[in-house]
Amino acid sequence: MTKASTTCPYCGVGCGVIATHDGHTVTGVEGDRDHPANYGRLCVKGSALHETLGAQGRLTRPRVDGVEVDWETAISSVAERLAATQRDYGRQSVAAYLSGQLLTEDYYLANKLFKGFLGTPHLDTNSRLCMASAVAAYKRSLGADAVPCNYEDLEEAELVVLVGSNLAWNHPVLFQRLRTAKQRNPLMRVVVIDPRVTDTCEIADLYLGVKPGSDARLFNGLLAWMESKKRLDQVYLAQYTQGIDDALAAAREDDCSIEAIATDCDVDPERLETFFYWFATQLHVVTMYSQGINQSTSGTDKCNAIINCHLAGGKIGLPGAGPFSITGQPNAMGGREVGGLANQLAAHMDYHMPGAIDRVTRFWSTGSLTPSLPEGPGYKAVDLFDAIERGEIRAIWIMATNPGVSLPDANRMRRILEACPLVIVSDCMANADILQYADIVLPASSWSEKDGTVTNSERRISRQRGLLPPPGEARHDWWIMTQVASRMGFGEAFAYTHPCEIFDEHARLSGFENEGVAARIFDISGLVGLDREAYDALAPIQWPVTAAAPQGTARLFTDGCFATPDGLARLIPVRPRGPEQALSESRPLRLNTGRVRDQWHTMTRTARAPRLMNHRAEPFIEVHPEDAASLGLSDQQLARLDGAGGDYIGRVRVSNAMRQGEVFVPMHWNDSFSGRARMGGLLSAHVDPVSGQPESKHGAVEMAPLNTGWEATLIVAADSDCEPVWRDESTYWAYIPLANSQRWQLAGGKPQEPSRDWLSWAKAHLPGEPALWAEDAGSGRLRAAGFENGRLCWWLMVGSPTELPALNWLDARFAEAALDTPLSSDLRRRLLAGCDAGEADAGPTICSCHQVGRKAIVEAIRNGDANVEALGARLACGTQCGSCIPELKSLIEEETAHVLATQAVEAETA
Ligand SMILES: Nc1nc2c(c(=O)[nH]1)N[C@H]1C(S)=C(S)[C@@H](COP(=O)(O)OP(=O)(O)OC[C@H]3O[C@@H](n4cnc5c(=O)[nH]c(N)nc54)[C@H](O)[C@@H]3O)O[C@H]1N2
Ligand SMILES: Nc1nc2c(c(=O)[nH]1)N[C@H]1C(S)=C(S)[C@@H](COP(=O)(O)OP(=O)(O)OC[C@H]3O[C@@H](n4cnc5c(=O)[nH]c(N)nc54)[C@H](O)[C@@H]3O)O[C@H]1N2
Ligand code: SF4
Ligand SMILES: [Mo]
Repeated sequence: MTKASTTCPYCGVGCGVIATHDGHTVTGVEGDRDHPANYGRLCVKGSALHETLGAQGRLTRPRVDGVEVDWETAISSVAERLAATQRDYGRQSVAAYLSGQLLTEDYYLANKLFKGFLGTPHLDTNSRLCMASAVAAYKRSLGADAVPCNYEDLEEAELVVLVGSNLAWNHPVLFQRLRTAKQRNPLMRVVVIDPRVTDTCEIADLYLGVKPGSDARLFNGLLAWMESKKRLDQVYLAQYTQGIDDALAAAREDDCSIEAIATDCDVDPERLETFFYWFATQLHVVTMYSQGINQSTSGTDKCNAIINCHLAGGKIGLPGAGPFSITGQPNAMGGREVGGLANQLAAHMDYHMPGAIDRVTRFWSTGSLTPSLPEGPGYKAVDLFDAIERGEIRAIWIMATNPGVSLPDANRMRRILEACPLVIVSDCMANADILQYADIVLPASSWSEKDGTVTNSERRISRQRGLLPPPGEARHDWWIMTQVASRMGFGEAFAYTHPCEIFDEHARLSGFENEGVAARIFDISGLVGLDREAYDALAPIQWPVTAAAPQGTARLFTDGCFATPDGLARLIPVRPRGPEQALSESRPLRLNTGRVRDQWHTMTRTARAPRLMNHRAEPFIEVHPEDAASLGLSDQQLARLDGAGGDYIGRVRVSNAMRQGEVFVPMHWNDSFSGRARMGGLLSAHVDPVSGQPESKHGAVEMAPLNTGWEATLIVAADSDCEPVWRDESTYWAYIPLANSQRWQLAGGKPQEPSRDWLSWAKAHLPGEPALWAEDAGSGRLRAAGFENGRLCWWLMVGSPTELPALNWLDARFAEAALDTPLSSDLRRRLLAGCDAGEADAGPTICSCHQVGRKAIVEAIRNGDANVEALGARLACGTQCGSCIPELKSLIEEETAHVLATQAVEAETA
């Protein structure tokens, strides 16, 4: 066994991971104590990394037109078809759509190949759906896409404002760092601004449950309030900025009284003023913002409204201060560095910057080859797909992203891909939705196999290290691109043999003619010349890394000199606008979409770890109790949402965390895990005019109960090869992989229809013999199990899944080669019950690390474990990665109220 250090491939925190492996398998992971992002911590997704690996379910062979081929054929097909498209329809008829999950080296090569040598500007990335507004706002105000702060600033701040960020679930290790810092410094305050009460509120001193989309009004109001209370930093404004008067004038176009702002944002005026007072009176303020701000048709303005307040108070460039856009993907930042957005050229140079095209052309020229760069920006993601629809773009290479799930108006995007003459897809997973649309499928290597660098939210470059060989014929993304480039005649410019050579070139470009008035902040010339060994040993380091700052740079703009031509930061006048997707009588509910704690995006990887499936096993719809009541919906019932371009079916979670009139759905479910739970279809594709980022948080939907005749839970052995006909037969289905079996949650039929004849159905569609059968004709409830040669091969329960027991015991029975036959009456009873005698239903998993369910925790609280430590001592929950601590705390709160209420009732009746 060997231990190797690498970096987590999930969120933008960029935690260091120590992986234990034997060259074939990663057997365990732990947090790297020396990595400055996490100092040894990992969240639940990170600590389950090794459970998501393995060759099963991986793409292992290239495919062309549905036929498995060798690499030679695949590469020449890509090269020939791209060349033919360009020959017939022009250079700009081909495009690439990339992802913040590529390594910097992959990203750099794709950018060089498409913009430099294929000469098309149409190369965009899923970061368009994620960071584009934050990037545009930093550029408008600071002059460069440069995050000024770092993680220590979060810990050193007096006030941390979390806006549109569910840090507890989506950047859990940072959340833990913040919580610890707050424990150490009782004077530190945390404010959470989010329409939903999220787990992040666990550490909040103040919560503002704003009306969706009202953040610009809020921060404009703050700016005006600061002025009226003489809390602007006039010295800072005069010396280091310009534009305060226009920004204030724009803010003052609206009524800036506390009451008016509170009304527009739909928050309590006193709380609002408290927030304003805290922000205005503290110098060391970090405002951390994420998708609740970025994913909006006025996302850039919202980011700028926040940055304005920081500039106006001089709260930037200091320890513990600054506007901090947190990145989502592990290498969202790396993509920005190489210029992987359609409006960028390369290495923090844009097309319009004087001399940029010429400079990059000269840099990329090698021997006899001169690249021919496009003259201006290409299409941003949504426009790119529109251009495919118009037939203007006829070939697209998609790498490491699932646009048929993650783009808005996703059903239309799917039709567009279907009609596109050439779709090339590089992915690792056989179940990625996007493969349905691919003419050419290229199997890529994945985390633990690939070598390269990623940059996290605080500009820290870390190494991901290749530990295992890729399965089958999967190959590294960079290698695939070098082969295609070579086949197209650009071999000389793509003659790399290892990612360290690509990194070296990237580092050189960052420093190339990087001086004078047009100097770029992104400069890692201090990392030029690393040989293979030095590259392999590269320790995490924050850019810029230059001769002047060989150890990297923790914080930017400390001298008040910004990256604008005159060095002054700009305050931007912001005029608040509401969401574009209008509510109407037929679509009266505001749709919010986002993430859950244990899943990553479209689930291709995290759903492979059964313990990560248990936290939220099915697609769901969170709704306020009053809305549920008025729609006749109860908790755990199935419901349907109807939106602009499609529908969505999920299980209702009635929740006080929601505002009235709003619903929340997870972004994760795709066609492999549920039939109609892709939320992308609910949204229209409206984008921010500056950044091109889609409005993914503010849809408009209608909601109604899903009325079916029956609901059923079917569990079949994991290795069962029977055709899942139930998918097509059901109105609703959700697939939930367990350790030894596959759980299917099903609903179908019409209300009042005579019940299906389940016995004949089971005989027709399930393997083995239905050996156990218990049916209650009156209620339609049924429990049954099927066997083949003494082995349990399926289990069926017809009735509401609220009656399901914990499934661990049952799942373990599927692993047994044969059960003792004939079945004892005791075993028969237990099998029908689906659980061991006396085993209580554990309820949904709260602690994924130790697999502790809600019910055990509730019982422990009712028995007097009234704090997290006591629960941990009794059940071990919350003692490993800590991701569930917010949920434990809210259960304690809920249950303590319950216990007190019960005691009161008992006292009364006594
Ligand atoms: N577990 C997990 N973690 C992840 C990911 C994942 O898939 N799973 N993905 C990673 C990626 S790529 C990203 S980009 C990040 C995203 O991280 P976050 O931005 O934290 O994630 P979201 O859940 O999309 O949205 C954040 C919050 O914005 C709120 N919101 C919605 N509308 C508004 C509004 O108008 N105003 C305000 N103030 N808030 C609003 C939502 O209620 C939600 O709680 O997470 C990263 N981390
Ligand atoms: N409504 C709504 N829509 C959203 C969002 C939202 O909050 N609401 N969030 C948006 C945001 S912030 C993001 S970042 C996107 C994310 O959305 P996507 O990028 O579409 O989601 P992923 O599931 O991460 O897709 C990554 C794919 O790349 C594959 N992959 C992983 N590693 C590699 C690799 O090394 N090489 C290759 N070739 N393939 C690899 C995975 O198997 C997977 O299929 O969704 C966006 N869409
Ligand atoms: S917080 Fe979790 S998902 Fe994010 S990088 Fe760290 S371990 Fe990975
Ligand atoms: Mo993202």
